[in-house]
Amino acid sequence: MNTQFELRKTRITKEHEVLLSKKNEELFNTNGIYSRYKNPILTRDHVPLEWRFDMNPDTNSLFMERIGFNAAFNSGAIKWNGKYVLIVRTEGNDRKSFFAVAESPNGVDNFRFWERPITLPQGVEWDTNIYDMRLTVHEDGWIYGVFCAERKDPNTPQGDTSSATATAGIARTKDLISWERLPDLISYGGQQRNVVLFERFVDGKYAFFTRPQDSFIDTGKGGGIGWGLSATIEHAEVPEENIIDAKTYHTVYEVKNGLGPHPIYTDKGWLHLAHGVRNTAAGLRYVLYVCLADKNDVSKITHKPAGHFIAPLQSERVGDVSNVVFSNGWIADDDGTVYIYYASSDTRMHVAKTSIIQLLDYCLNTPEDKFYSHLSVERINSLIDKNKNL
Ligand code: M1P
Repeated sequence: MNTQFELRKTRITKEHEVLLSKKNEELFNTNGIYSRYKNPILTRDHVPLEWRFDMNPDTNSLFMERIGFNAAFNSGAIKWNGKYVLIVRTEGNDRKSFFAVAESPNGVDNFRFWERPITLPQGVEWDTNIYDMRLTVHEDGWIYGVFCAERKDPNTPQGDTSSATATAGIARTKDLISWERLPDLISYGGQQRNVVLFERFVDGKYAFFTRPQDSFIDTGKGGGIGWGLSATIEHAEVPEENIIDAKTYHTVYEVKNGLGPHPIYTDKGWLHLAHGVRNTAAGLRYVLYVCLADKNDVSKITHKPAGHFIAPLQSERVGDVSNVVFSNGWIADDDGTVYIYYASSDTRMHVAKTSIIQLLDYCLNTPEDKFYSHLSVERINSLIDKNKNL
């Protein structure tokens, strides 16, 4: 019986499987620092059909989509039971995002969502929207997810239907399925996004990288990477925040500067991946940068290559919020391979492959920003001279 229901269901199911099982391809990169992959690893089209369609022909004879999805992006990452696992910011057509787990056997393709999205318990004050989870395997034995919890700002004039507040939500789990919700982080530097919990105790306390800013959109005095300690995690509070990496005039992190995923430990120090934002006539431009912190003090940056590490390229430049790359997840394998999971333009997920060796070489040997054009020229000339003397 070739009903509309059956024809459409068969075709959509087949096309979905073709998409999910599509092999990815590593692309050559002249810079030698990392390689991109040809295909995005997750898009809204990867969302399971059971989340989108009523599969009953009696109640959906035309096999129409009942719940639409808009994007799959900004994902936390963890190696879990031998699989490459992402906690994906999944966004519905209703604009609400939530977290859903997707896993791949090899880190570069065949990502498939688990059966259900994460049911995150609500605190006293419900979240309107949640996004950008950073995962931390803490030495206290829990896996923490720290994310942005967004709510309508109660202190806005009548008629202002957009102003919001952003705070750092905290949840913990042992299996990535059931999550315990803890109270949001209390801090005193304004609003918070891009907060990351450090995996170790520091002076017996929980340590957070923060990104304070004056309001939801405007960074004001804030907008740099901060660092603060909390006596407990059950009622996390950082009485003091010190900016360890400030936003800086005429750099790629001029307007905003926020940490990406949890740093990676190496024998030369802690590798940080962060995003910097600058303003342009075409709007904000988000890029990723990498730097190295002291082996014994993750909050002390010792090497900071000038400029961006990954910037939006070609089709990555276009999406719901164009000209953005953003990362809150990377995975370092035992063999030293590093998979960087990044989203483009708040729309889809990609992977780039590099290694600890490449990242350290990059951090230790790439010149730092000297903040003036003529000093950039000086730097180029010294490389030319070095090459001349070979
Ligand atoms: O739209 C770009 C990004 O904007 C915010 O990041 P930040 O707080 O650094 O400006 C977040 O909403 C992020 O999810 C988004 O990708």
